[in-house]
Parts: sequence; C-alpha cells; structure tokens
Amino acid sequence: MAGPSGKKEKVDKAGPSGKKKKDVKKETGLGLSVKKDENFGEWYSEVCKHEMIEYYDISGCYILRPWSMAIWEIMQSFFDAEIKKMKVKNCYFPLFVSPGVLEKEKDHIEGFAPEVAWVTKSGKSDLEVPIAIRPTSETVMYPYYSKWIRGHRDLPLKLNQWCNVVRWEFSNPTPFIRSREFLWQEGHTAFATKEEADEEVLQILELYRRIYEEYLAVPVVKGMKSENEKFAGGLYTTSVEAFIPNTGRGVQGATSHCLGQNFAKMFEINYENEKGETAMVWQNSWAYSTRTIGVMIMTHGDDKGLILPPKVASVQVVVIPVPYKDANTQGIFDACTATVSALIDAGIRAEDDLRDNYSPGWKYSNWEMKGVPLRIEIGPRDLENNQVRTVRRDNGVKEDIPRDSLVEHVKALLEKIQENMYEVAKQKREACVEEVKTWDEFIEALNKKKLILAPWCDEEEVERDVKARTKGETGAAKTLCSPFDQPELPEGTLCFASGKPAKKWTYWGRSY
Ligand code: 87F
Repeated sequence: MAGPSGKKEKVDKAGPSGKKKKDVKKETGLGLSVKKDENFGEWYSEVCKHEMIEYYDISGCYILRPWSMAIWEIMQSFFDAEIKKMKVKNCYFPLFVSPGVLEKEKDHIEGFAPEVAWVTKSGKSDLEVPIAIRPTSETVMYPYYSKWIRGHRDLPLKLNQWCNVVRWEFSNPTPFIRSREFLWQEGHTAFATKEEADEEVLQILELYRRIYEEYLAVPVVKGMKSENEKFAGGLYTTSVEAFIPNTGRGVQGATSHCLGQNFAKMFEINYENEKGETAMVWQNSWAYSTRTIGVMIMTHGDDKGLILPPKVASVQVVVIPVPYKDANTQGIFDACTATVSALIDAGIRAEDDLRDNYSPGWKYSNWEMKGVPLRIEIGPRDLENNQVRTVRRDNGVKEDIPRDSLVEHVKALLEKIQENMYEVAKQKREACVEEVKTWDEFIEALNKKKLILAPWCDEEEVERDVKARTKGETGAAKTLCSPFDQPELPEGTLCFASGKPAKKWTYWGRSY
C-alpha cells in the first residue's frame, strides 16, 4: 500500500477479515498463543485485541472498545477535576487548520511536516485550498490567544481541550503506543510572568506522575528533556518517563513544556501591563494521551493476558457462580446477585457472570484475560459456610472470606492489589537500571536492554554522536531525561561518552 506521499506503508498484521488460526483459537477462550517473554510484540498485540482494541482497515488506526475507553474515562475524570482546581477551563477548537496559520510557525513545524495529514477534496472536486488536520493545536489556538489577551486582567489564560489529533507516522504503528489518530488532552496556558509558568509546568507534571503511579500503577521518572529531545518550539520540556523491561525501551509518558515567549513573538500575544507598557506573555503547553493505556498493558500483563490496576478497571470484581450437580443452583445464583449488589452499594465496580452457556473454568480464563483484578467464586460449600472465595489476578492468591465482612475485605484487597502491582512493577524496573561510567559499560548495558543512568556533559553534539554510534535496526540510543531527583555527582566525574567533565546524571536508552 502506498501512502499519499508515495512512501511504502507498514501494514498491521491482521485486518478485520484477515483472521489467522491463532485468532480462532483465541476466540474459543483458550488463551494467548504466545508468552510475554518469548514474543513480546505478538503477545502485546493479542492482549490488546482481547476487547481493548479492534484493528481497523486503515493502518495505524484502531478502534477503542468499551473495555479500554472506560480506562481513558476514569483517568479523564481524575485529571479534569484536578486541572479545574487549578482554574483551567475546557474548550474546543476545530479539527482543521488553514495552511497559512500552520506555516506561520514554520520553524517548529518543519521537522514535523511529513506527518501532517491534509484534506484535499470534497466529493470529486479539489478544494481550492487544502486543509490540514491538527497534529497538535498551537497554530489553531494561539491566533485567538492574541485576540483575547489584551490587558493584564486577561491573564492568566488557562485552557484545555480533550480531543483527537492525527499524525501520519510511517514507523511501525503499535496500538495505543504509536497510532496515527489518538486521543489526548492538550493544555495551553499564558501568564504574565515566567515564575507562574515555571510553577505550573511542575504542577502538571506531578498530575502526570499521579496518573501513572497512582492510577496505572506504573513507576515513572520525572525529569528534564535534553536540548535535542525537547519540543523544538519551546524553552524547556519536562516529562515522565516509563520503561518496558521486556523490550528494554524507555517510553515518554507525558510532557509538560514551558514555551517561553517563542510563540508569543510569532503570534503577537501581547498585553498591556500594570505600568501601561506592552509586554509579552509566557506560555506553557502540556499533554498526555491514550499511550498511557499501552504503557499500562505492557507493564502489567502476563501470560494469561491483561492485568488491570483496580483504580482504572471498569469491572474491579467479577462474581462467578460455581454450581455443582444437583446442589442448590438457584441459591448460588442468588448469592452472586446479592454479592454484586452489596459491592456496588459500597461503591465497588462489580459485575456477575451468570451466563449458562459457559463453564466456570472458561469464565475464569476469560476474565483473567480481560484483567479483572479480583474474582469471587461462589459454590455449594461457600453457600453452606456463608462465605465467598476471592482470587487475586495479580498473584493468584485465594482466600475464603465470610459474607458478613465482604465489603471491608474486598475494599482492602483491591487496595492491596493496587499497591502490589505498583511495587512489583517498580522492582522490575529497578532491576533494569544500570549505572555506567564508561562507553564500554554503556554499550554492554545497552545490549542487555538496561535503563542506563550515566554522567553526561550535557552537550547536544555528544548526544548526536551517541545516537550515530548506536544506530542499529532497533533504533539508536538517546537521552530519556535527566531526573529531577539527581544522585550525587562527585567532583571530577567525567562524561561517559565524551570524557569531558560531567554536569548531570541522565537516563539513556532506546525508546518508543
Ligand atoms: C507532528 C506534526 C506537526 C509533535 C507533531 O507536546 C506538529 C507536531 O508540534 C508537533 N508532533 N509536535 C509537538 C507537540 C508539542 C506540544 N503540543 C501541545 C505538546 C503538548 C501539547
């Protein structure tokens, strides 16, 4: 298939009709056809396809099914409420960008231009002027910031929009992680002073950390992007970075930029300050996207499928009846419904699975595959003893709990699962971190898929050189971020790559 630019496109393996044997097997509920450690790419694709996404007939585009959309909505509720506390207001700007405006900030768009998708026709006729589809909304929004901001009383202006954006990527599409259309929020704020802008950059970054660590149970590093890796249009870029041990790749989780006054200059976003002088605003922009969901799947999933952290699971507890021969089947079913009601009344997201065309064993693996954090089984013995059996998805631990303390028990268990998932993920990541001091150690660590922490001279030229020297089929190594939390850097420490005096510790690795 050839794209509009004539470039050859990589096509996703299975389209809607291109069913392979594996898919048929999967649909019978018999589980995944590969192990996470053996073929990570195929494993990831199979886990995603289990009700999270559906492949679409346009490469790099995916359908978000309710099972994943619910996760997005939960994170959205959290983040939206938090930014409203910061007095950020929601708005919605159009999807389309006129070419004039897009070109206005040529410098920053230049590198991104090949990824911009254009509408060139309506029906059979060519549009007089082609229209771009937003890859991000700086150029869409800032002309209106210029119009709306007049005096110091118009500041700060803090807007956010929840929307989709399109970036016509040509490298290997991956569900959630790299798709041509994705959902995100983009915040765009303007202040009178740099101090206010600086402060907000970090407040937002902290919210991103909380999304990953408190909601998705994924440990991240907060830090500063290098000059090479920052958003070229801005002053500096901060990010939260995650790491995928299986592939040894870093992944940028979300970014919070201070744009300085670059865009204010380009778009003439001026105001009259208290002294009656014309001044320029200081701006920030910040975003996180549905990539978050991909990072979560990669971090927690196992050979049985997905594992959802309770805080983002749309079903936290599934209740399954385990009828036995001529035991009191109706009693068991009633106990299941009553259990679900009690949990829902207590604010727990619970569901029963009373389908009579599947065996309990089939249901167990099906809900395990979907990653539901806690399963409750109710059989004749449980009914007799006025108890239920709980089975944790994260570690398989089973427990019999009395029905009269059901709610407290389940609440505590869900909290423990959330905590344990974070701890396990953190331990796995820590086990991958390697401190290196020399180039040889760096290369060795890179080959061992480590997350590398190295003393660096912080020179752009040196990062470019490292990229060039590590270029291979799986991509080059680059900086991920310089952690805000810096280990001690003894006097006289040298840069691992240039031998010059090191200025800071920086994380390096291949990345998504
Ligand atoms: C692709 C095509 C055109 C990224 C692009 O990070 C333009 C761009 O400007 C582009 N890919 N970027 C950088 C986006 C920067 C910034 N925008 C607002 C953010 C946060 C939200």
